[in-house]
Amino acid sequence: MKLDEQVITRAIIDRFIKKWTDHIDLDVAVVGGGPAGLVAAYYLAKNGRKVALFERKLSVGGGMWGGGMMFNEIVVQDEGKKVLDELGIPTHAFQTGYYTADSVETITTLASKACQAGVKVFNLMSVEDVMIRQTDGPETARVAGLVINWTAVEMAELHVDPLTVRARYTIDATGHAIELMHIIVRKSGSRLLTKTGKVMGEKSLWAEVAEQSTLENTREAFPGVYVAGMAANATFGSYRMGPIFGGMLLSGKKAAEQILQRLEEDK
Ligand code: 48F
Repeated sequence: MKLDEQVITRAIIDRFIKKWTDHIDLDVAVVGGGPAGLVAAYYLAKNGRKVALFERKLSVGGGMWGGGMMFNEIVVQDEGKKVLDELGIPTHAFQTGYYTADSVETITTLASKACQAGVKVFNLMSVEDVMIRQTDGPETARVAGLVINWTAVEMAELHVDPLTVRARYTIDATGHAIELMHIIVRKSGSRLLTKTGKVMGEKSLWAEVAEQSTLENTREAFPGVYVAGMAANATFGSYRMGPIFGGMLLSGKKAAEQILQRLEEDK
């Protein structure tokens, strides 16, 4: 067969534009493709919701690729293992209550399962702002969508205006940086749903407490926006946990469950 470069070019442009225009009005926008964002997106899409995940970098996976200090193995506990079992990701018992998984196998399988469930991943895109709408005074302020630009634009500091997507719910799964929460506080002056009304910040490493609190802190942190993964503890002022990933997986799942329920109630 003779190959025509024009067809190859048109195929890529046409298909990408279709994918993009089909995903500018979402049930859920997930910001950040680390373990928490990927798991949340997977469960939402598996339950029939229209989900797009925006990831700044070339690859999804966030802080999981490097395991602990570039030893590419992760550790999960019994509860976290159940999520990996559901996804068909092999784990290996180390000692009672501790399991390991290959970090590359975990990310690639998780990303594959998420895509097959219907999640559209837009990599190389950075969320640089949110759209806040209020129907009736400041207390009704709610995030209604995201403001997005190419990461390359951000890196080159080019003066190029962004585009937007609308989403009924958003998940801030941006990890330690909790980028959406900082943007909301800085730009809207509104209070977050934390004790102080502000980003409370992450504390030093304490795996046991951090793993438990990640789940407690996985909730709506500003109307329309849930925090998942490390962003949950960094928003609500709890500890980091290091390379134990059960909390990240369970947090993604919990964020998805809470949003699925809200979407049902909103009907
Ligand atoms: O950091 P990350 O892996 O977050 P996570 O899912 O997992 C945390 C663990 O990796 C580890 C830990 C567990 O023990 O503490 O750190 O909570 O993934 C966050 C992803 O979000 C992307 C970023 O590139 C990374 O892949 N990201 C951050 N800000 C933006 C973003 C943004 N503004 N727009 C798009 N992507």
